[in-house]
Amino acid sequence: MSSTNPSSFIRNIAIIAHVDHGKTTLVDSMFRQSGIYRANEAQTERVMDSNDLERERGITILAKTTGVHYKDFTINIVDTPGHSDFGGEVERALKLVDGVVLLVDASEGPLPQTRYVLMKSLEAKLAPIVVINKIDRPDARVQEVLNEVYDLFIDLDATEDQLDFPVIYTNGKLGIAKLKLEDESENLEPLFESIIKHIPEPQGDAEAPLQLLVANLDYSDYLGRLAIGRVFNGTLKLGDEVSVCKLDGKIQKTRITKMFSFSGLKRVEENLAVPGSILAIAGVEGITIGETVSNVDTPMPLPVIQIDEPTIAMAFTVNTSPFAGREGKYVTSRNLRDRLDRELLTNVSIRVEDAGSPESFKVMGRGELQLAILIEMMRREGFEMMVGRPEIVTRKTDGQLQEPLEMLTIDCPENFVGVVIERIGARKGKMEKMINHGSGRVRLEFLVPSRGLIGIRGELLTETRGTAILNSLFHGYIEWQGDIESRPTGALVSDRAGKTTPFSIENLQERGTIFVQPMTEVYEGQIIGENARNTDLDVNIVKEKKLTNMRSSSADDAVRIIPPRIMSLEQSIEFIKEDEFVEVTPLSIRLRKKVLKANQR
Ligand SMILES: Nc1nc2c(ncn2[C@@H]2O[C@H](COP(=O)(O)OP(=O)(O)OP(=O)(O)O)[C@@H](O)[C@H]2O)c(=O)[nH]1
Ligand SMILES: [Mg+2]
Repeated sequence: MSSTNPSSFIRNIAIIAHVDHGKTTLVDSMFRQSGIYRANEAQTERVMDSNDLERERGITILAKTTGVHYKDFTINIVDTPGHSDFGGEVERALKLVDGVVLLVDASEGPLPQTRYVLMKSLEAKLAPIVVINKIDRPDARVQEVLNEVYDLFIDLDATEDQLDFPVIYTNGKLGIAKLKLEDESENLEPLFESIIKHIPEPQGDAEAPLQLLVANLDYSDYLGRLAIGRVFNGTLKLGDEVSVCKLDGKIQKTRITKMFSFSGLKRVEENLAVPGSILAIAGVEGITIGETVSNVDTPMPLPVIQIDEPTIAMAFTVNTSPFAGREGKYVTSRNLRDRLDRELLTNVSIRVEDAGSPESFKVMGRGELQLAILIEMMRREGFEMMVGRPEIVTRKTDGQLQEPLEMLTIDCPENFVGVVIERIGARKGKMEKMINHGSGRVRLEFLVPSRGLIGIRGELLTETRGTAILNSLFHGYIEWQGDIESRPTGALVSDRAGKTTPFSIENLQERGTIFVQPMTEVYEGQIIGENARNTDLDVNIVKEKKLTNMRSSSADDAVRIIPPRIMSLEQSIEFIKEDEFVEVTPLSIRLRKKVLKANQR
């Protein structure tokens, strides 16, 4: 293409990596060095992690599009999440770009999600640039990690061409990139230059009929729904009449009322888009992800975005607890259904089915974290609901029942290897590999049915005193593996409604771990603790102390109460058994038996 072709000044990349390897931080530095900020503008860390949950948890959840300018070029960047539960976001992001920046932590090396995102981008034939990041870490082992990256490419059957990737060494935090480790450098120029040089310019025919693939949705109070996508062929002008090729094959005509490109965190109004442009468009009410915006007269849809199937399911049910409706605004099945339908519009990797009753929905996703994030968002919006124990999505192939299998990588100190192998073995995991880095830590690789992973994180963290690092990745399907042990303990269940008393908590804490504070309102059937034995125990936690000795002061009572174990949403989800629910409201997370009345269980 000639240099007067506007597409030749566009580069579209996705930044991909395992969780926490530094993608979003690198984008910060790219912003800083491309004049996105004015001198006096305050800069927060990881600005692209813009939603509340992302900031609180320090992880990226949604893939987001941005752009920076370097010399005459526009570099559109999709920052992707690294946690495996959000792999669907990565798959979608890869549809927009011509190349990837694969980031690898200079100490941790390639981890399961590195493999997954690289596999997806090799399949999509995207040009890779490998960035070894965090070279400032005292435990960096740059050369070794680079060798591991080559091994990974070979293992994934990369072609000669793909193996010929450029390598950049970075300190993403300081915004420094080098072509050779020993080079002097003060900025990211070597990275920007490699992107310009090695990532192919967008192909596509500017004269052909328009084809713009919608990969994301956004919303503006003034403009309504915005579709974010990439032009593959043709040109789009502001005010053009277009056809939207709907997923169901229908054609819907509309007019583009606004167009924006991305520059840092801002949207910039545009009049013209060419092949390779990534932009947000307005005037497209009702459009959804995967649809194509095309010529008004000769509409031609692009292939629909295909992504991996969900592996885990949870029932979301209307809250039927005695406290239902006290704390939330949205409590009906209608509310739940509408909210889930809305989620389906933008969240490509979940599915929703009816779960046998009008009160209950089966929500399927890639993992517990993904579903927990959805639940957390909903409770913050004012929803109440109950969720059941996560189940695995099985399938039948040639009459054989199969279940999903994951590759589980565990990093732990040497002295815990025995207990880790034992715990994973109990969950039908098979060890595939053991690598001793000689640093006192060992990396173990297992193949484990996804079912066996539910609740494993909490258990292993306890067994290894918080030192184990777990990563898992969907590996394929395996024949149904039979029963797998779940929580070995029973529940302490309140046998009546009332307010918990310090007196009864003090008595009950000998039997197990208590989950509630004194003076908390509870109901019959609510789980107020974990029984040390493996059966459920109905208990009275609201009993008042008989005041026989007036000199015993209440301060004495308080001292003997062990602080309760307050579980997070994810911990609660991992904790419950099949006959139990987590009740979620904007203010509370309670555990309960599905059947509340003690005499009916
Ligand atoms: N020492 C060092 N730390 C870094 C560097 N780059 C990023 N970090 C730190 O690594 C952590 C993770 O950074 P993020 O940018 O959130 O990583 P991410 O890849 O976007 O994470 P996810 O989006 O959740 O997958 C943060 O604490 C960063 O400050 C680096 O070059 N050196
Ligand atoms: Mg991130």
